[in-house]
Parts: sequence; C-alpha cells; structure tokens
Amino acid sequence: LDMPALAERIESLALERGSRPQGRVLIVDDDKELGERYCLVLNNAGMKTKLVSDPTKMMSALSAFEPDIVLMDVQLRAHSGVTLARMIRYEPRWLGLPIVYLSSEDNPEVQLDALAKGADEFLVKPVTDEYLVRSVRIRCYRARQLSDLMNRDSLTGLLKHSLIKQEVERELARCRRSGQFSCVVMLDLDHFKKVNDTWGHGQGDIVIRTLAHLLRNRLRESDTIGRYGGEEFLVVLSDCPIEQAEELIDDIRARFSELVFTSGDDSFQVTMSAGIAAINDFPLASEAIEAADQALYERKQAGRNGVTV
Ligand code: GH3
Ligand code: MG
Ligand code: MG
Ligand code: MG
Repeated sequence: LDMPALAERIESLALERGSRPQGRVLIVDDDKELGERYCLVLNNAGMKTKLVSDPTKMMSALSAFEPDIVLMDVQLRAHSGVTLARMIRYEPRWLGLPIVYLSSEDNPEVQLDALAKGADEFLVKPVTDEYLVRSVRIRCYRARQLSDLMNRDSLTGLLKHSLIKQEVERELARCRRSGQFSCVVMLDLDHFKKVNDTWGHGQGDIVIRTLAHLLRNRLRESDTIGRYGGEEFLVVLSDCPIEQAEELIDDIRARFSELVFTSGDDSFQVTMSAGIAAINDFPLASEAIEAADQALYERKQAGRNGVTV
C-alpha cells in the first residue's frame, strides 16, 4: 500500500465532497495515560481524537464528536468493553461505525466474543505506533466511502434529503445553545423542465452538478448543502444573519446566471431562485424549511432569477 498516495486520495475525496478532511477517532480507555498516548500518536498523524475515560459517557461522546472510528480497550474497570460494542450497535445510526479493539487480550474466545457483539477488528497489543496509525487511517477511509455511499447523492456528492433535514435540526439546537443566528435556504432551478426538454436530460444533469459545485466553492466549510429534491437544494448557512445570507445567496444567484453551458454548437444559460428563512424564528426545524419553501414559492410568483427573504 502506498500510504502517501492513499492519504492524498482521502484528502482530495473529502475536499471534493466538501466534508471533513481528517479522520476522527474516538478512543475509549479508562487508563487515561494510555488513552492520551494514543491521542498524541494519532494527532501527530493529522487525525482528530477525543478520549473518553468514563465509559458511561461514551454514547453522548459519540453524538457530540461523530467519529469515523472507535478505538476501544477491552478491559475497563467497571464495564466490559465488549458490552460497549453492543451498546453502540443498538443504535441504527451507528451500525456502520467501525469499532476496533486494542487489547493485550490474546484469548481467542474473548476476541471472537467481541467480534460477535459488533466489533470489526481486534488488534492485539503490542502494536507499533506506525501500525496503529496506518490501520486506523485505512479504516477511516473505508468508513467514509461507505457513509458517503449511504448519505450522499451520487450525482452531486451533496447530502441526501433526510440527512440535510437532520442538519437543520442540529443547527436549530446549536442556535439555541450559542445564541448565534443561522439561515436555511431553499434553491430551485428556473424552468428546468424546459432545460431538459430542449437540451436533454444529460445536459440537465450537468447543470445540476454545476450549481452543486458553485455552492460548495462559494459557501463556508461550516455550511451544509443538501440535494433536497431533483433540482432543489437546501442550504444551512451557519452563524449567518439573514441580511448577510440574502447578499451571499444573491451573489451566487448572479454568478450562476452568468454561466454559459454548451451543447454542440449551441449554448444556453439557466437561472435559479431562492427563498431564505432565519432558523431562529422558528420552534421547529420543519417550520423553518417550510418558511424557506414558502419564500421560494413567492419568489417564483413574483418573477424568477431572484432571492426572497
Ligand atoms: P420552476 O421555475 O417553476 O421551478 O419550473 P421548473 O420547470 O423547474 O419546475 P419544477 O421545479 O417543478 O420541475 C422540476 C424538473 O426538474 C422536473 C424534472 O424533470 C427535472 N429534474 C428533476 N430531477 C432531475 C435530475 O436529476 N436530472 C435532470 N436532468 N432533471 C431533473
Ligand atoms: Mg484497561
Ligand atoms: Mg424548478
Ligand atoms: Mg423543483
């Protein structure tokens, strides 16, 4: 395996998809000193880590940190690490999360029991730092491939419908906690049926991908973009007051309207419309989405190629 090339591929894949570039590793070990050492080794290799030394805090740490992989000790004072794997697997959300045990336990029965309860791999100590780094990195890469397959739309690489809705919910909770202002934006391509009818579905797909690309390039890393429907996009603008959101989205709208698509010797242009709502104004995420959709509807009525708040 060519590790630098693999690492580069991970990086480029993650960047292209607009997702988090580094591997995120949750380490569960009640031996704090040892856990901190693993953290250091993985941090030095460019990964993000979080150490949980109290196993009762593991489930909440999973939700808060959203790791790509869990690295766990088998012998924990009060809990069997093996039981923890089963706890993780109870939640459908974490079914695909790789769980790797790192232990000096070399009894094959215990190892098999761990695998039966939902672990993916059993590393028997001692392992070299290099082996640890490389095996975790490979697992992260595989995990991301699988989660992208599940959660991202294959045409654009953006989050699928259900995922982006969850993101609005999380953003609402974040706004509550921190007092920041965030917005939700509903975008829809104008007269897109006509684009398909005139230039063909393949050209239509290119237009959709182009808008996805433009959104990823113009928005911040902390913003989230989803493909809400066929030619509808839902965007969460984090920590962005509505005046700023309007300006930003209108700028993207203007840029998009200037793009020239070509089909053989012909060329054509496409426009988009958007509706924006301030997440903070609503008690429920679904209501914020509804309001953005309503604003979009009003914009379509009032004349396309524009943004309505
Ligand atoms: P409006 O300005 O009112 O939005 O008009 P519209 O023609 O865009 O109307 P509407 O949003 O209802 O139409 C969506 C069209 O987008 C219908 C469908 O054929 C097309 N579409 C949806 N998904 C895809 C896709 O993945 N690829 C392509 N090429 N077209 C798609
Ligand atoms: Mg231990
Ligand atoms: Mg449309
Ligand atoms: Mg539509």
